[in-house]
Amino acid sequence: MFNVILFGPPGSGKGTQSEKLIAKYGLKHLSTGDLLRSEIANQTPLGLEAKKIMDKGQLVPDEVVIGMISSALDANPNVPGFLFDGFPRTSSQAEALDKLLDLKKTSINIMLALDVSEEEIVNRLLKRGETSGRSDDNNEGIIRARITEYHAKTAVVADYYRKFNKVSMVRGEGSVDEIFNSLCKEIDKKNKEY
Ligand code: B4P
Repeated sequence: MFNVILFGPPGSGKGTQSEKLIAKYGLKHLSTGDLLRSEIANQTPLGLEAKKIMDKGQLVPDEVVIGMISSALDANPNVPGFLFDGFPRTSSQAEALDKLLDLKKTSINIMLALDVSEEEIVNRLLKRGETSGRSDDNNEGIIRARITEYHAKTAVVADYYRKFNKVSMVRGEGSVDEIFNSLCKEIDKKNKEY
């Protein structure tokens, strides 16, 4: 298996680039944001609780997202690899993911980390908020809270994978295709070593 983490602050292009990467490499896309939004759309108890937290720009509790990922891994035993989008977002999630993959005799091959400035992020998310209907995108205060949460809890996740020499930083500003080409170069380099 070849397993990729797509990492970066909110609005850095993870969802956008994931769609192109799964089309090219045939990986199974696992986005905790999408999984949570689907729980919200279905008005499940988990979704109703998660919505309250997401609407404040905060992270949903680790045990909830780890449980969702664990089920998704079990539901997809025969894929060539996973693309994790928006997960892990805390050190505990990273450690839990390593354990889950270890049980499956596999591991993370590469973390692609998108580098985007805060002003660009705020502009992108406000723009998406005009049409997405996402309540966490249409208020600058909530967007800034998400960025603060990222710096407080998520940025350290890159340090975790850096220890294992798995992080490739990629400039996340420019056209979607330029960024996609840079990401593919990093994956192809890693694939050759693998
Ligand atoms: P997510 O769904 O993961 O989403 P996101 O952070 O909004 O961003 P993403 O990075 O995917 O968006 P994209 O840039 O593609 O998280 C939402 C919430 O769910 C979190 O705040 C949290 O509460 C909760 N959550 C999710 N996972 C969790 C976890 N593991 N633990 C705890 N809580 C969790 O798109 C942004 C915009 O930029 C789009 O409009 C796009 O068109 C645009 N864009 C993309 N690339 C561009 C480019 N190159 N140039 C210009 N615009 C671009």
